[in-house]
Amino acid sequence: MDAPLDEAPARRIYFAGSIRGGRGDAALYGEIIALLRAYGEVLTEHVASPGLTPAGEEALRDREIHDRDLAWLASCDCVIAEVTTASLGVGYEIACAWAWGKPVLCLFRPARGHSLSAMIAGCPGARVENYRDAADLAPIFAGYFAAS
Ligand code: 6K6
Repeated sequence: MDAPLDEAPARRIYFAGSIRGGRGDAALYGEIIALLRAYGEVLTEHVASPGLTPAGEEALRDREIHDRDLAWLASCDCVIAEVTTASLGVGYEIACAWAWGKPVLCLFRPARGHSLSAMIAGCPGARVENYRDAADLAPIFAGYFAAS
């Protein structure tokens, strides 16, 4: 049966988080994805998988990962990126998303001696929200998605 006409399709959310850049925040990525599910379909839930290690076995070749992830990115409505653990892949995804006109929300945990790259902090297409831990994120997401 067709969906009722007044039912909007679920928002497609691309979550970006470090993989080969380091997996120290993988558990936090899982908490973020759990919160994001209230706002739409998260296309990249695997980014939080504990089985996804920087050196781990991966069934797909790098080119296949790149092309699959960029296809998801091209199809998404918004990007939510956790940028505390520096990652070339996450930076690349943010740059592509901005070039394609996708809204980007970056989540960053400031720490002494650890500043966010100027290329992300200064990117006109990326909104950056500083936070301390997952408990801070519910109001950040509520405000962000209410305005989008
Ligand atoms: C797994 C084990 C070894 O290598 C892998 C790579 N597997 C990936 N699977 C899915 N997405 C990936 C993978 N590698 C990078 N990405 C994408 O880039 C994700 O969407 C992440 O947001 C981002 C992480 O980039 P790096 O540079 O930290 O790996």
